[in-house]
Amino acid sequence: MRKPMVAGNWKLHKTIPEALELVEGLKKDVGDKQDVDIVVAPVFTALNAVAKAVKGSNIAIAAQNCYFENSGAFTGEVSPALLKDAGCSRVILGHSERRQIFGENDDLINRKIKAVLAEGLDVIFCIGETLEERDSEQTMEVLRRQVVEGLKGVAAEDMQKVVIAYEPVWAIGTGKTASGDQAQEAHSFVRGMVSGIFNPDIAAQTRILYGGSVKPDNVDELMAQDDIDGTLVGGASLKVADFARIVRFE
Ligand code: G2H
Repeated sequence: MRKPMVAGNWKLHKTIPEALELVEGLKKDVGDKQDVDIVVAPVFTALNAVAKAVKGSNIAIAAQNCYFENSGAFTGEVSPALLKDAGCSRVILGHSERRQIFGENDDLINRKIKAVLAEGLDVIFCIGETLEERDSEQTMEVLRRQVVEGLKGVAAEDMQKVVIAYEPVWAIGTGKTASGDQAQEAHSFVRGMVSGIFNPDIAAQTRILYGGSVKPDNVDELMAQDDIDGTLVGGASLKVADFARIVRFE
């Protein structure tokens, strides 16, 4: 019922020629796969070149962040309108690296989500607890706060443009992955939250991705869980063979 999505978050990697080489490899390998939504998120400088390269394939382009204003005196920022202009159809927001390294809070992320939706773009909205929060049994409380605050004021009809990504911070880039059971527990909780905020139909339609050290050798266990609808992949999205295997999960 929910079409799986596999999104590659390239983070701060790849020059324009390197990005084009990677996406050309992906096009050859999985570019005509129709049963999974495939997304790649290059750095800003490579967005337009990669967007042109994927035209006619099933690969969509996401940005890794943006500001909530569309224009003005905001030195160094990029807006939803300009991302659309560059060929993006989605924006990743609330990634834990944005929250932790760049100090983004729930309110800022909420403004960005609403601005991106207002521009007609889709959102990949990231949430997740730190190791300290998990160890002190605050995981569900943190997820509750992030979901409630992040989606505040989002219209029910816009939820079809929102994909949630659960990324436990302790599993990001560390090689530690949440077990299938741990991830399922969090995903099921988040789906319940969406049901409570909106309604059960919207919760049943909302895709919830898992992210955090997803690799070819753990993707199948994760994708076997009822409430895991896809993956958000960092390190393993930088190699054609690894990302293609994750797209072809079993
Ligand atoms: C989590 C993930 C992609 P990685 O940040 O968003 O990265 O797969 O390297 O843990």
